[in-house]
Amino acid sequence: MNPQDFINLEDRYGAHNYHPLPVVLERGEGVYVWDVEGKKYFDFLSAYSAVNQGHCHPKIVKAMTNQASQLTLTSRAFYTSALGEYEEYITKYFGYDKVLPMNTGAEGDETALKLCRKWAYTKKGIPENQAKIIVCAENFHGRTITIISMSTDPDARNDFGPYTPGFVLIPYNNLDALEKELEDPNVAGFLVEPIQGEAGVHVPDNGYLKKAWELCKNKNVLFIADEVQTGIARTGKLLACDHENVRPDILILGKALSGGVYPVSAVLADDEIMLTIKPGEHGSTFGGNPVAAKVAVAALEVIRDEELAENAERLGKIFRNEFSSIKSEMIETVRGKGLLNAVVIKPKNGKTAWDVCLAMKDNGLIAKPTHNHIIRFAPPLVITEDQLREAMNIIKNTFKEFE
Ligand code: IF1
Repeated sequence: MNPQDFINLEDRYGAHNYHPLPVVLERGEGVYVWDVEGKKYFDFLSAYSAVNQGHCHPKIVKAMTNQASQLTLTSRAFYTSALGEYEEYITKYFGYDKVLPMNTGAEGDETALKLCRKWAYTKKGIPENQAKIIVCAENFHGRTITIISMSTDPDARNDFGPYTPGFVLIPYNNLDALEKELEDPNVAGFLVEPIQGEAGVHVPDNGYLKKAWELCKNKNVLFIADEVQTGIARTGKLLACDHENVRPDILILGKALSGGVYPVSAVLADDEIMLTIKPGEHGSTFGGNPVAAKVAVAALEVIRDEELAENAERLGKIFRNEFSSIKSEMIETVRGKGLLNAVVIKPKNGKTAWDVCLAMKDNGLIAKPTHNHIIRFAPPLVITEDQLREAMNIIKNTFKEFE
């Protein structure tokens, strides 16, 4: 079969809920992926920061295959030998009393929202069904109906109503707006991405997270950090919150928590919050399964052993520096932290970010636009300086084609 045959199969038999770049991938290793014709590409999307450790990292794959041939799933109706060890490992790794294991990022966000509300009624004393959670415009926290009820993106929310109530929207990176909404005694939590990924890698002002955390603390409101995309070393620190020494009351992790080999997410909090949910009040068939447990431990070990946060910090600076030296009328600005970066594209002669991505693909590097005119560049954090410079040459040469 040729690439178009594979594309036709997806078109004929799959839902049309995506518009993928026209490339058909079948193998991945480290920073590289190969298509069905054997062509090699730099992967500069990393499955939206899920393969921070590189594609098919041998240590993580081994952890998965070993466990998969021993015991894959029991449900939480029973204890397993893998879960407690994982829970101890991850809670000590991030410095929290407890973890609630789930599978996808959206489930992690939903779990955090439920914990926040449960804490609001049973601990803070907010009247029943009156709890409010402050969220930011242009947020992205997943695709469930409650989560899109918080969204300001018409594509994410139109025609999916009626919407879940209880959310208050404020502009991102705006402390005055947050301070004003925190005057409401029924506010239970503030859910925020330390950097807004989907919105186009919006990095807030220095000090925003710290000040927001302080404002919440003063009003006994939970600071909830969605680090599904920014966490696990992506921005040059273990967590994006670490850049400002902010410790979220509830921390949401996903994606690279498994190195991209298995759906694993996690919500971490201390006992006062976590123990508000009692047996039978929340759960998931696959949450905390033995394979996920072993995979997550291996994935976190790789982050630490291979010093991937430090690598992301160092190479991210080189990336932004090199990018700002590219002379192209199509490049409006480059922004980001660590190896989570984005370039804002100015259309030229009718050519857009999509055309740039198609041309980069032809030149051996895959990335994808978000919101039409922004290209996110997020390679696996295992990338070496030589590989980064080789990828930069592909990007530079591609922009030359549009001059
Ligand atoms: C898709 C976007 C990124 C996330 C944050 C929770 C979730 C995500 C900060 C939910 C997921 C993914 C979803 C994926 C593409 C990707 C994405 F473009 F959709 F918005 F990264 F920016 N919090 N983001 O970024 O995690 O349930 O997906 O495991 O929908 O195609 P999930």
